[in-house]
Amino acid sequence: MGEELGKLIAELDEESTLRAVREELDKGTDPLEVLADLQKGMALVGERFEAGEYFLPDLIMSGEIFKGAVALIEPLLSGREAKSKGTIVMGTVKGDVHDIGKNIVITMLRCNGYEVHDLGVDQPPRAFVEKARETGAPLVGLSGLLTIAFDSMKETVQAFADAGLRDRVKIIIGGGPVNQTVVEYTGADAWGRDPGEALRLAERFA
Ligand code: B12
Repeated sequence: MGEELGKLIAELDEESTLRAVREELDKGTDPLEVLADLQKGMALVGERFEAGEYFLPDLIMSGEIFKGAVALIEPLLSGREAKSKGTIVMGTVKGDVHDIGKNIVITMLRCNGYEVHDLGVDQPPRAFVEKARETGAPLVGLSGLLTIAFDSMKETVQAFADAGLRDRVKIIIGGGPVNQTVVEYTGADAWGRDPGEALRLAERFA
């Protein structure tokens, strides 16, 4: 199924993608598995964009289809748990407006009992510092998909050090190209590949 669903979204076929998602969920396929398959399709969209086969409107279209699919999946993620396990501040860093992945991570964390303060997109370092100070959150999550976002992440980590908060706040990062090398470059504490890893990091740090 995975390959099929990925192909449908990569072809920007909204109707068939949403129908296939519904069918999978009705069959009882794990919603996180469905999400992972859709994400593979988005990676294909990215490759086609890079190859000059797709253009900006196609990226926008893929994002809209993905959001439609997430709307079908989300109700199945919620209701898993409710009581607050910890507080987390999350946002997409300065210069970057990609938020689909961040929003999925936030849904997953909230559904698993975390209180998440979502700052939104294109957020400067001080926004993260101010919110962490105001809420007392022990964990901050930075999302970014552009390579230029790595510098914003680094600046954000530095801003916590400048504010004297680095000792009590753990910082995790994520988003398409993020890996361990980016953790070392930015000075963050850890990175996560998907909502499941984000949850494990929250359990460790929040
Ligand atoms: C959809 C999309 C868009 C949409 C975004 C809509 C939205 N509301 O988010 C729009 C059209 C706005 C867009 C714009 C642009 N985009 Co764009 N976009 C994409 C695309 C196709 C999919 C991204 C996506 O949603 N993926 C699906 C989600 C679910 O995956 P994810 O974000 O990685 O999130 C998962 C994990 O990473 C993790 N995660 C995410 N955040 C966090 C945070 C933490 C703390 C943790 C633990 C985990 C975690 O969990 C998530 C769920 O599994 C990618 C291609 C790709 N390969 O990703 C290009 C891509 C990211 N875009 C790209 C580019 C170039 C652009 C533009 C510059 C294009 C332009 N010329 O204007 C602009 C930049 C605008 C800006 N300033 O940010 C490039 C980036 C290249 C680079 N190296 O920097 C990519 C890689 C495409 C490509 N191959 O060229 N884009």
